[in-house]
Amino acid sequence: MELHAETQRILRSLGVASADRPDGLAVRSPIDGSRIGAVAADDAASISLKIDGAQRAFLHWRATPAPKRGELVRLLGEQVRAHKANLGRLVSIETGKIFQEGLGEVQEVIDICDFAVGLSRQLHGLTIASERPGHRMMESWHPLGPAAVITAFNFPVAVWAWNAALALVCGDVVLWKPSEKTPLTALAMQALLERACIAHQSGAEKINQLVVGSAEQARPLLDHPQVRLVSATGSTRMGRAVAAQLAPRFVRTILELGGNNAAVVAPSADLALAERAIVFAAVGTAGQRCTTLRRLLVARSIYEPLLQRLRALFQRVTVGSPLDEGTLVGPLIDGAAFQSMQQALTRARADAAWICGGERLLQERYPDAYYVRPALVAMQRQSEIVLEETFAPILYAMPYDTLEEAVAMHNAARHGLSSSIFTNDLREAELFLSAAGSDCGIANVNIGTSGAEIGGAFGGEKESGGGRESGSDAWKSYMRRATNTINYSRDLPLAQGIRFELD
Ligand code: UN1
Repeated sequence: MELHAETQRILRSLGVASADRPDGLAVRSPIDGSRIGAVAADDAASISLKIDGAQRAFLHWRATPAPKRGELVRLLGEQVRAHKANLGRLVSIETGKIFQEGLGEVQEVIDICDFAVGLSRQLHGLTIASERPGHRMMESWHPLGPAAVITAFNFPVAVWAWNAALALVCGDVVLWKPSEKTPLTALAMQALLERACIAHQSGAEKINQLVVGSAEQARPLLDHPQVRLVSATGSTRMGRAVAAQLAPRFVRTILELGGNNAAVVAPSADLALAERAIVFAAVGTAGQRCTTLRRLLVARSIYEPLLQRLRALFQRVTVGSPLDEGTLVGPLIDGAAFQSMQQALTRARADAAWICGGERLLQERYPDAYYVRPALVAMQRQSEIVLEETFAPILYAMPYDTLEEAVAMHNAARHGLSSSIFTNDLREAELFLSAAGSDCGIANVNIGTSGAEIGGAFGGEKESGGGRESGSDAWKSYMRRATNTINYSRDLPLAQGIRFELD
């Protein structure tokens, strides 16, 4: 009841009129399993209407100068700044991540808005030397069309913002399908965006619309011919289904799927630094980031002492309500996440030297919520369960003898999202970052696998999906590229010197 009242109060303060419809989809907080609101789901008819609206909005929005589009994103960023604390709290209540991480996620929204505002004046193409006299070649970047953005429960606002802030300055319009586990933060962002649209005074309506419901209910979104880009974040299974559904229409995709991220700890590593980085990356967000550290490859000479230190830290880490100051690990999102964690640990037992943690905590206080002690598993080999992604705080540790062996074990995973090496040896660091090293989209030295800044392109290889979001030149995925050749001479020379005389 308490969480319900607080959620509804925050939502009202952010401008959400109704988030507790008796007939809607119930939303529960993983903090105690209680109902905190309910939202109306879309159906095929309402989705179709929304896409038609998006297409109409697109025709207007693509003709709006990009810096003027950036102005809207600037206004959105201002709204988010002004409401950072409330939004952070709402993220924490709806996802179960600790309040500090809720605030961090909202900061990520602010950061990408700032980035996108600058970008709105830098959507540049190249000019290219033509082989023909009196000709000029250039590249133009144009808005693509309505983009569907599918987001996961674990980053309910930041991942939308990486996509939407870029898509909007690029002149696309957005149809946002949030996770059905976290639609309330989506309603909140939508309300803030609507305020920004009013302040923008451009009639920019329907440039971002919500599509609420389960994956099945949102399916018509993927089938609609006017949707030109689908950016989906979630499991590899989800990504495979989405990619297969879109392939016949060659719809562009950005897929940000799972990860089975590893860190290598070399003999020269600064162990005090490595320990802190490892614990944050493995147990932060209760192991529910796509960038969470799941595999630890440790040089044999330091394996035992490092594992003993980590074991003590895993035992000590404070697990509890994410709203309590001092908590470092909140609850898992739901009972299904708890079950999959337990199944993984059961399977790991066969090849484990020992397992510490993994048990359910606080059951008496929170019978309808799933708090766990993060698990550290000393593995004798990198068995199949280690090569699978379990979206929970389990860190599998394995010793290695040579760096080449460590890199081979590292790259044996089917995913390729994030990776790091802890070393003070330049040769080892450079080898890990080289073409013969980590095969991931993100490769770090002396920091953990999670917690990327928005300035870099974010995404992975192999079963991690292959798309890139956020910074660097990820914006290019949200636009269509045209190569233009302009003849300003009075002749018509053909490329490749072809002669084609008509008389
Ligand atoms: C995700 O878990 O889907 O690098 C995204 C990180 C965050 C984003 C994670 N900036 O851990």
